[in-house]
Amino acid sequence: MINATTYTARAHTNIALIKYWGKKDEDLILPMNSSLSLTLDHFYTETSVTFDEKLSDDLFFLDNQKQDVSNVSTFLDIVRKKANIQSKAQVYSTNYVPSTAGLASSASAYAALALAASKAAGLELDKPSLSRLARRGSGSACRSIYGGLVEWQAGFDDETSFAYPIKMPNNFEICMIALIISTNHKKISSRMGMKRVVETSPYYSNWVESSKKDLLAIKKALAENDFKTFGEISEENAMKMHALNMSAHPHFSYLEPDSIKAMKIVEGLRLQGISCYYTLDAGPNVKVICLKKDVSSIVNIFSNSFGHEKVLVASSGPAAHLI
Ligand code: 2P0
Repeated sequence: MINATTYTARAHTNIALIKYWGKKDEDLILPMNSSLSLTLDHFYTETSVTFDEKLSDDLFFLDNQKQDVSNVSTFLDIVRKKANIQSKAQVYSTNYVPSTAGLASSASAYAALALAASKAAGLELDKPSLSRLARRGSGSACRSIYGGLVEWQAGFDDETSFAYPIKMPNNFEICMIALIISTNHKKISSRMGMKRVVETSPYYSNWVESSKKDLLAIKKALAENDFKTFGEISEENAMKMHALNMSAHPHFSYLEPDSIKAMKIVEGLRLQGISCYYTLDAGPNVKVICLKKDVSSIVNIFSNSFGHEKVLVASSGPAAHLI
């Protein structure tokens, strides 16, 4: 029996620069390829978990609204099994992402839940074990256990698939400018999209091979303090992911006309000598990787074209932690 102690954790979202796009094991959430991300400072989830013997069912509230508990319960079952407990839990989560941002992410959600639930269940997990646990909720969550630049090594089983931090070069004051194109609920979830490309894209094996090369190349660029190559590889890797979607059956795309417009603006800024690069995830919003010194020029141009309320600026954020 454990005391009904509440633990609260905060975990930040992350944006992948080398994307995770496809699973080799859907149950354990083992990815086909390794990935690399940047954890962001301004966007995070706070989650409190209490296991309580008096509860007859798990309860889950998000932003003060009672939610369907099934996915959370499935995750809590993994924690209960590890801790050898039976108690149900109450889970309260708050997303600190501007409501219009369209950046709400399962990554920060499951990283915060993994930390709070494991502590509340009496487990003392080291970081690799915590990363492996978060991965079981959502793949990208295993990277949000760490701050800064993070690599998720694909591995080949539950033990070997986890994330770890990568050293940030000293002169890299990386910022990420998010341009909010749309906050509509996406028709094809990440989970569905990546499953479809694995099953139907004739280029899928090329993606896996190419991502391996991109990961080696981006780590070389980091070791050499080479921001330009770092940005170019990030942008190309994102475009390969989106090309994969267009090659699936049935084909699909997350891009919208304004996504393309923003991408062209970034390409134009590069021609003017500003080192900035775009990446897009499973949605139309464009995230621009740049150095701190260039943030205000890029924000001004995006604000003029799309409205200042659509432009959010973040930089490197911290690891998941208890609060
Ligand atoms: C990534 N994305 O590396 C990629 C790039 C979106 C595009 O990880 O099925 O929510 O829960 O493991 O982690 C989003 O997918 O998917 C994602 P599941 P997840 O960030």
